[in-house]
Amino acid sequence: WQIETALRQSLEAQQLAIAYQPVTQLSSGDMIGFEALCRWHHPQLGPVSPEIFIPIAEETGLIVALERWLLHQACAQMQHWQQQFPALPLAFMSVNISPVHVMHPTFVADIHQVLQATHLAPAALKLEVTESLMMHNPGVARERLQQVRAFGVQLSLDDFGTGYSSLSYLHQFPFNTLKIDQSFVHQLRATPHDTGIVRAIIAMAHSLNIQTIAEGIETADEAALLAQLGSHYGQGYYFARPGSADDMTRRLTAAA
Ligand code: G
Ligand code: G
Ligand code: MN
Ligand code: NA
Repeated sequence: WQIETALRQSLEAQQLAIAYQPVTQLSSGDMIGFEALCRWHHPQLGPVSPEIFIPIAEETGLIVALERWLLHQACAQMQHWQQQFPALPLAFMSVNISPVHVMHPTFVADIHQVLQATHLAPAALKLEVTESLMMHNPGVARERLQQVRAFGVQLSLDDFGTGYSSLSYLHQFPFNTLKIDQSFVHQLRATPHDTGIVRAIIAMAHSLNIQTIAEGIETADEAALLAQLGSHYGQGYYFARPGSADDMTRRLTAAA
């Protein structure tokens, strides 16, 4: 209860923050996009992990206001970066969206509203959802995802390979991107010759006209291997840790 109250107060006082992590095009090394990750540093509690506060936000319904706020900040920031760095190939801002929010009656309007308010090109917003969304209410999920796709927004299936990973989700829902879970990249680290599963995921995604982002890349060797296996994009500490908007502006300035 206390933590719920603290989260509500931090949200209202605009004391939440966003860390941005670059996504890299593996063929060129270009920074092509970002993932926006919510951060909470409470004055007394200290930093609280999203693994803790996101479930609390979901249970209490605060997640809708939290993600609305985060969407606005992240989309406005991306629009600003695209204006500031027109020569850079900045394609998308990814935002994680809870199944609770997708199922909420305002979801489609929330997405429409943030595009209107920030003037971000719809195709530059990528929404990351996990397969738990499709498991519980596939009918409503499909309808909602199709409605935001119709605005031109992109959709990404996050944490692919960690749950049931039904191929039918990729086939039946309008995803543009699949995020290969970190656990596969970690497994490649342990047994680099054993590339079968990752190779198969990438081949399957390509055959469905879906691009892949390999997550959790921590070394140059892993980046090279994922590029060789055909993943379009990569994300991980090797390229950059999540950082503040100012950190990213410095990176973009250096790349421009
Ligand atoms: O870097 P990291 O500790 O930020 O993220 C931990 C988890 O929290 C990840 O699964 C990430 O998707 C999730 N997460 C971070 N920010 C948000 C958010 O704004 N909404 C939702 N639903 N999940 C988030
Ligand atoms: O579930 P989702 O993919 O949204 O969560 C992303 C999480 O992965 C965040 O907690 C982020 O900080 C973390 N992360 C990003 N890059 C790396 C990496 O290279 N190694 C590890 N261990 N974690 C990473
Ligand atoms: Mn994610
Ligand atoms: Na993920």
